[in-house]
Amino acid sequence: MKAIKIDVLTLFPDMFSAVMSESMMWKARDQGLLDFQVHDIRDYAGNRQRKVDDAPYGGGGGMILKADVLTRAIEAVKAEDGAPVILLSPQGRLLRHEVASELSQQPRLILVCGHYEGVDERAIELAINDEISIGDYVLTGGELAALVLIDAVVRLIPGVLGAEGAQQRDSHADGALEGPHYTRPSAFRGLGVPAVLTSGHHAEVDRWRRRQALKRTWERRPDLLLNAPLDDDDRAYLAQLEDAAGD
Ligand code: 4GT
Repeated sequence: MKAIKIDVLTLFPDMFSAVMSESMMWKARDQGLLDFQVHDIRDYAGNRQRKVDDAPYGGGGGMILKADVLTRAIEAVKAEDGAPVILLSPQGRLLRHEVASELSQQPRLILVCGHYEGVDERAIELAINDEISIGDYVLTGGELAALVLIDAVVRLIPGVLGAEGAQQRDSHADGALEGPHYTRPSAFRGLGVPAVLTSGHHAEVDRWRRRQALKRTWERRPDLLLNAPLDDDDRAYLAQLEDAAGD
């Protein structure tokens, strides 16, 4: 069983306790698949006032996380194990399924959460080796981004989710969105369930699910189809959708 160690550096350690002690995260830790540790950057302030931020050179307001404090914190947590030190940042590369998958193969991740207006660039230059963004919007701190990354990564570790391989069918795992799902009752407020799902024909169910996934992706996220692995059946079905739309 392959486990992952995740260290988080933050000014708001309490933001992690609720999420990391609930449901999937708790199970992952209980099963020994996740070793999670949070570190308070303020413990590395190294001055009596515990000051961690200062005004930006050049003016403009807001406060900047000091380079010496953050570098000291990272160096204290880092071992010589070559673990990537990742800053959560709106300037980072976008977190997509492929990035989460790549990170889930690592034995250890060190996540750094910025706050205030940002982080002194010299700490990034000296102590950070990767920057990741969870989307094109700005948050008040990197903590929620770190939690999103942790959730996306940990659920890909074999054994964390109940059904082995259920992740393979997720939206994005195969480059397409997932189609619709149904469960009991078979009739609800006048709405039924597609007959193929109750037909017992597994091959037909698989084909229907694949087509629903392709249709939904084509309608909502056509950009994803440019990089999705498609077979001849997929291409023929998409061509059919294009033709029907062209009428
Ligand atoms: C957005 C993201 C992030 C922020 C993102 C430094 C000051 C960054 C506050 C922080 N905003 N962090 N990781 N899109 N804000 O991932």
